[in-house]
Amino acid sequence: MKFVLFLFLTCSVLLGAKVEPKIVLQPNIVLIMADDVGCEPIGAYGGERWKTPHLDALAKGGMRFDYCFSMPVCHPTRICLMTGKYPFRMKSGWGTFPKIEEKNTVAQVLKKAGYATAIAGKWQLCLMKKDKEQPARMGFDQWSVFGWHEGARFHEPYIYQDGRLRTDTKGKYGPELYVDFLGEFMANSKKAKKPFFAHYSMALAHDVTDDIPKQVPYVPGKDRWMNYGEMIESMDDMIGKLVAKIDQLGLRKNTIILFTGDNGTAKRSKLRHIKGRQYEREEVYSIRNGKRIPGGKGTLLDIGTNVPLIANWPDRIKVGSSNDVLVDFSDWLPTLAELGAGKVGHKIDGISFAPALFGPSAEKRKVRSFAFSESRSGKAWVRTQRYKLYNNGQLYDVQKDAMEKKPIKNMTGSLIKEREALQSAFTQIKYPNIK
Ligand SMILES: [Ca+2]
Repeated sequence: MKFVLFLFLTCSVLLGAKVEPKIVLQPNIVLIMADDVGCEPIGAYGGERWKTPHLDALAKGGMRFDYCFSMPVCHPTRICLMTGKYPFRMKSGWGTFPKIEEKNTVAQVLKKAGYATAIAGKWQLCLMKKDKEQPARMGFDQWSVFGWHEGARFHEPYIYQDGRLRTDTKGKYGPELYVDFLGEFMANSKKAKKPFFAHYSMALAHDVTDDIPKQVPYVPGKDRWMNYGEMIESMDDMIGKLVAKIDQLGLRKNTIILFTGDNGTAKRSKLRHIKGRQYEREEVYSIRNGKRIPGGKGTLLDIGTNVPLIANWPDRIKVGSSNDVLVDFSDWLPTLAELGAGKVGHKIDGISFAPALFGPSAEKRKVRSFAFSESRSGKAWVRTQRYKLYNNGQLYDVQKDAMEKKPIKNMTGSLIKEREALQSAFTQIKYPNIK
């Protein structure tokens, strides 16, 4: 693959007008998204309870973002990532994807730009048995995804692959199959001399699905499923395996690896089946920089929405760097579009953070002044790195009060301006539910 880098950061002399700096790169893009993993379990973010050496190495060799925000649960995060639009703009029931948006996905944008596209792991945008070709309609050339609410995700997984149910998964471990599938896809794309977009939408570290008639298998040889810590360490192993494959294919230098999470760390995780719909669950907590941090999935707190974002691309992204720009999940589509020289033909909320990856001069591009997140119950916030304003008017200083115990009462001085700016952000995005 011919690899091209053009970084335009100049003004147009002929026209005398300022030209938006534009990055044209077309690297291979590997987007890894863990399930139910906030910042706190990860070593690179100060996590101390479990070992995540492969992720830590990616962060050490690249850039760590500290202010990336998802929605508080899986599904809204995923439709936002796919479309670049905030969930409230789309009429999408749980586990579904609006037909009208099928042409507007990040996979479509990259496919049109010449990319081979694939996804493996969690899909969650339809019941696979009812709509086996939905990933194709949304721009994925290939897919290997477990049937959400249909079968197991880990041991002896229930996988739909390129329109067919796999029948060879007995005795196998899903996460390895997803990585193997992407490995093969990457190797084939290399042979075809095509840049690729490989989206590893991880099954880890979300506990097993409990709403299917047949209990999903325990860990072989054990009387329980994996606990959260085992899932975190397995997540890291799988990332190591995927990176090793990229290295083995000799593709590391023209591949950007991005890692994130779809929402904060789970609060509890199923361990064992007891009876009917009853399960033994363990409480999940992390140790971050010496402090015990509970799981916050499902809440709009930082522990529910501040997710990891690690970017690694040897010789392109500064080694061992960190970045404090705001990123929210609508930014993935424009960012990957910019990296892949793709055109976005629909209206989006996102702003590309691609310039932030390549150093201070590129950072002069427009960056977001606020991030947005919403819950399914109609609660939402807009925020800066420090202040967070909810749609019910409550404002928090999350640097001092991360658990949001006390809304700020006395608005004086610069706080008044901060609040006004955030209030106008709600107006700007036309959020419909201001209380
Ligand atoms: Ca999730």
